[in-house]
Amino acid sequence: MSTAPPRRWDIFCRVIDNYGDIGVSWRLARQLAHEHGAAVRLWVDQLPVLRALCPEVDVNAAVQSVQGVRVLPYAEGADYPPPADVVIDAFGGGLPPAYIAQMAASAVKPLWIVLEYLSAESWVREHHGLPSPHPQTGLPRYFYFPGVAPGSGGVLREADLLARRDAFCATEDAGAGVNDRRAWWAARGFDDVPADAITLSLFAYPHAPWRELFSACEQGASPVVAAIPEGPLAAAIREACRLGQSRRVQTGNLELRFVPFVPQLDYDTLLWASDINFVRGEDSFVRAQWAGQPFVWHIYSQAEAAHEVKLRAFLDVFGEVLPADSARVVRNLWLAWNGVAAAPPLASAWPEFLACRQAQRQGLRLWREKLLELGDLAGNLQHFCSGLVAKK
Ligand code: TRH
Repeated sequence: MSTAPPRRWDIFCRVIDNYGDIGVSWRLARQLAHEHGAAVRLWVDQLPVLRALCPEVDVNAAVQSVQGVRVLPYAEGADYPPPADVVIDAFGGGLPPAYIAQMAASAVKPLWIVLEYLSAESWVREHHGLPSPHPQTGLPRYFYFPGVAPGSGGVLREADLLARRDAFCATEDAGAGVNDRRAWWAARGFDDVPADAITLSLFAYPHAPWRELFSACEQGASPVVAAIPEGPLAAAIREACRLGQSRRVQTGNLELRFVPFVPQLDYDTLLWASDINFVRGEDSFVRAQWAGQPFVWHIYSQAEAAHEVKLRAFLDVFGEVLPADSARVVRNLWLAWNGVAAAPPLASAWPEFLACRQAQRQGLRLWREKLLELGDLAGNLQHFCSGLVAKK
């Protein structure tokens, strides 16, 4: 007997800070709606943050449909409609008590999924998919871990992502993509980048050692163009270097270009148009992996340096697709960029990183195959929930 997959999904997202919590929730919501025919409601406590990723969002609307998803405000003490079949508690931010009460009162109990943070740590395999009934109500609740290794939930990937990425990059390789790149820059009011320049996209937290990076680029052998999206890092650079509102600054062999923070749907094209991507948090980190260009992860800092364990765990797994020497070089630069004690100086790590870009690109092709074998997070989640519903 086949059971229909759960169709109605509620995703609850509390924005802790920045864009990652809502960035992942929004991407998941869209994908469930577009690719799995799900009726998705996304409850979010900070609509202006979602609006930065999706300018169609009306921050004053009580209910709205955006790109096939119902978007509603998540507020404590509000009245909630009957629950959906599956309820996602994004990053364990919690569900409103009034909503939990409705879940508990439902004749058919909804599935409660705590969607955790992405991690490459080995313990994820043992915890992924484990049941953990809600202590007060006994509601069925499960922990679901995104990941990059077998035994995890995989990472988000829209069905058409790689075809779009490959089309963009194939024309780049053939030289015709210069037009795409030129158009990308023209749309943001800039000339095309010089043909011999290395282009960086630079998305990181403001405490990143950008001064060291800039100084290495200024003195480097090749011209470098750094695209810096507006935000706290751009503001910190402007202030420290007294750049005012300049959009373009040349210093030695480095050109800084301050670009607007683009809607999430356009962010991939910035990655595809860049030779090296500096990314952070969770969602941009995953997008850089799919983009296939050498990348540098600025991990979100946690208490007691827990993030360093997470960083090293990823480097261990990722290093398996790289030649040993390139794996060492990538590790050195990532540790330096993350300010890890005893990391080699960025000034020496950077030129070595540049020198092994080709090996990194090759490794990233293998990495892509490995990620593809895991399936994608939305599809895996859907499959997982269908299995649980069928067992009921
Ligand atoms: O913003 P982040 O640092 O997010 C987080 C949060 O801090 C969260 O609390 C933390 O737990 C988590 O990281 C690990 O980084 P992230 O995850 O990469 O999210 C950024 C989003 O912004 C991502 O969806 C891409 C998007 N983006 C745009 O849409 N346009 C842009 O121009 C840029 C630079 C990013």
